[in-house]
Amino acid sequence: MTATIESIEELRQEALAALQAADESGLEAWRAEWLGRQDGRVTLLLRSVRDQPQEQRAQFGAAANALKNTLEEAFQERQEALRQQQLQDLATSGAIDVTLPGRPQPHGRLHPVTQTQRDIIEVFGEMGFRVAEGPEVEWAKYNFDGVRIPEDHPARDMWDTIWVDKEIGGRRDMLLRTHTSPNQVRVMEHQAPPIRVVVPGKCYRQEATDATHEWMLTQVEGLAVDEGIRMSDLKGVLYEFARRMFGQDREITFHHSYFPFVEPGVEMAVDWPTAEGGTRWVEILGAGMVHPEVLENAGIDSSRYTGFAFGIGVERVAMLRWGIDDIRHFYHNDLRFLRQF
Ligand code: FA5
Repeated sequence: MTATIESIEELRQEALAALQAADESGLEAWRAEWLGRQDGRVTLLLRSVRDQPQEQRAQFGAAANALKNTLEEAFQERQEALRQQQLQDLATSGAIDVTLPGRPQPHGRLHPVTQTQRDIIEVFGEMGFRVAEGPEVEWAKYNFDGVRIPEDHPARDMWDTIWVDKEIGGRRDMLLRTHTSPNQVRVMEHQAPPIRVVVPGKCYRQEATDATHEWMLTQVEGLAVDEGIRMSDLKGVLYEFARRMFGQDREITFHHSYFPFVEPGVEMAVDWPTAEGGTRWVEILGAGMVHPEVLENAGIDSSRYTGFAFGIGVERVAMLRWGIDDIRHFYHNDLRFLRQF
């Protein structure tokens, strides 16, 4: 049978009527009959375009295509309508109680160390420090040399380094950064003073763990370089940080310390209540005035500019603010611990 233009309209009516009559189970059969890829009636119709007389071919083809589109759309609509109807029926028959409250979806939260890192950055952000980042796999050039710890310098032993097992030009040059201080150099290489920046990130040390030491730790490095920066600026900034982080009542102490890249160098500690009812000091950061050579290494004129730097241990800050007695809790991934924050 060869179809004619007129018969296409008849097909349309027949198909739509059958579709309206189809229920859920008849829907697939309808689609196969009309739109099936092999021998659906519309597919055959489209194939018969080439049998039409030359002068009618274009018009016939267009009409057949329009029919195909109409039927496809009608099918989608009918399918959706039946689905809605089914839901309605379930609801009215009582199989679904639409008034029941939904089941709560468990959702995650930020890790306490991440929360603390963000809070630290926010405090410094309010004091005008912007945020930068640096790589965790670092060159010895930045981790050590740039901050005045040349090869064979005993100070390298202060950091039990995890090296990347790869020699370049006969030297091992790549490591997991042991602190965030290489970013002092990275920032100064790209930015002229005035500089005020904090750089958060993970650091790694080959370290025996105990209640206050992990082999992976998070630091927030701080750096300020400008004309006329003094030690009192450093202390003022760190006092303000401690006050905002721990409140007014916490005791803070500074004592002298040695880091090759600062002069003078200090450590800051916060009081920690002991089980015996006393307190002890827990060290949370190292800091100091940036050594002139570190400024010069990074191309900054040390006769004109001075600066301070600090490196805060984020896990230690989190321990102090929440009274966590063992740093190893953070990375055991015990949900009973993590859900408390
Ligand atoms: C440093 O890493 C220096 N880069 C800090 C610094 C920066 C000094 C800028 C001067 C100027 P230190 O190794 O002390 O210093 O570590 C700094 C802080 O990181 C410590 O106060 C402590 O809070 C934390 N920290 C260090 N080692 C560990 C560890 N194994 N586990 C947990 N926290 C640690």
